[in-house]
Amino acid sequence: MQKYYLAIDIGASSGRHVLGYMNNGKLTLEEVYRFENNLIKQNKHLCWDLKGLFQEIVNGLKICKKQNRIPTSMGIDTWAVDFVLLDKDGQILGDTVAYRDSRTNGMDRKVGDLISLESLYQRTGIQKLNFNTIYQLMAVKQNHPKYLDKAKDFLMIPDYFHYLLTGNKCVEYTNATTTQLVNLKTKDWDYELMDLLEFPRDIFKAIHMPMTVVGSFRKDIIDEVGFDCQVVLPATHDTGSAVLAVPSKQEDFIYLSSGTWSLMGIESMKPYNSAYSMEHNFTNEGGFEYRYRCLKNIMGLWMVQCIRRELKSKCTYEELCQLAKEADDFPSRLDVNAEVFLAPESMIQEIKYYCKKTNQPIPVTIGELAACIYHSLAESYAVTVNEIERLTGITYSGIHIVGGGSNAGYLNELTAKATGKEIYIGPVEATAIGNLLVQMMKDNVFCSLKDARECVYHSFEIQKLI
Ligand code: LFR
Repeated sequence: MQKYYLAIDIGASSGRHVLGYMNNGKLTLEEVYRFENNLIKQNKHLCWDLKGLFQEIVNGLKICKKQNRIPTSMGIDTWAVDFVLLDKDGQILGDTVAYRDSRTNGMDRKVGDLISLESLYQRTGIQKLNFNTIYQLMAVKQNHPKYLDKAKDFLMIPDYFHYLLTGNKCVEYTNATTTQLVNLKTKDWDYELMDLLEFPRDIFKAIHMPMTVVGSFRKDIIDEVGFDCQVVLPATHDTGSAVLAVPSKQEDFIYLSSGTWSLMGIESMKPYNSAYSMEHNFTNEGGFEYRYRCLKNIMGLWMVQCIRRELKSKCTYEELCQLAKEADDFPSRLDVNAEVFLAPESMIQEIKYYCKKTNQPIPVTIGELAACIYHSLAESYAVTVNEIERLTGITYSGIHIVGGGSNAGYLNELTAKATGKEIYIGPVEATAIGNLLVQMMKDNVFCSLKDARECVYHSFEIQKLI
């Protein structure tokens, strides 16, 4: 009988249920369900609709049942840094505020009063992003101290969904490291740091590694979806999963996980937390079997997604690429990592304003806007490649571009030109694949990550651009 594994991969703009199974030695994927995800305004804050998302998780499970393809195991991954605080009855305290919300403004100073930036980086190896969990928790402490007083558990978003499915609270390692509260050396919660910040240490429970069994479905979930299933922890941070699926045959490679964010970096068994890496804001996120993802967050396709939404444009991302290509010689460039692009009221106005302020031609058409973004992204990738090579002292021959954004052909071409590297494109569904690989390693389908990556290499078409 065919054995199926189910990855539920939820990104900032959509989620999907992807079944994976082996077919003639190849990993085969089938998307059984897809749903939207959007930021919503709640009590003046940008929030996630966790209730709605959980309903979608259940809806997709019901479809598996309907198709009579019951997975052997399943696991959920999402974006990082966001969390819930649960009270003694397992109920969420407060709104589920999203990381793009402005509640973290000024929180870096509050944290900075208690611990220096250098010291925080030394302890955690995590880059400074104003939306890191540490700053979000500081905002809760400032504005809603009662939530922290009442909290019994801290869970990241995928942990919370796993809890709703199984009744078991289980914090997963790769995502926990993005809180900036995990110690780089001990690879465990940094309780000293929590004391320093006056965060209640007892709400941060034991951290578990990918491949840990969380449990089986609760009775009410079994009744609703029509089957029971074992929940196995994948790398619950989507980027952690995506990087697992990079089909590299070489030890040393640069990856670009391309989606709402562009995450560019390397995988390493040792962290890089020198003064140079701090200055260039490289992070060391925790990975499978305690690997590190030394990478940088670059604003990514978020900017294009916003423009498309703002114009209520029906054009596909391929069409957008085409329009951008037609405006290829539009000369303006943006600092894609400028804070102003994180969550502007209007991305279009913000870009126009930026060009005006920097005395550059102002883009008017959608093609010009997209060209301006794509060129700026490609240039930012090139700078990052140079920084990585300086950081590690290694010259890399190629870059693996994985994830939904690897479909943006024009951006790939610009990236090849700007970096001068060989570009390997795909797989597009890297995040779901990485999620599945961990579950399949747990079930001994693959005996190691090397083995699993080899299978990705043979199972999916990888395009090469030189
Ligand atoms: C990508 C991602 C990035 C993280 C950002 C915010 O989806 O997970 O890795 O920095 O979202 O959580």
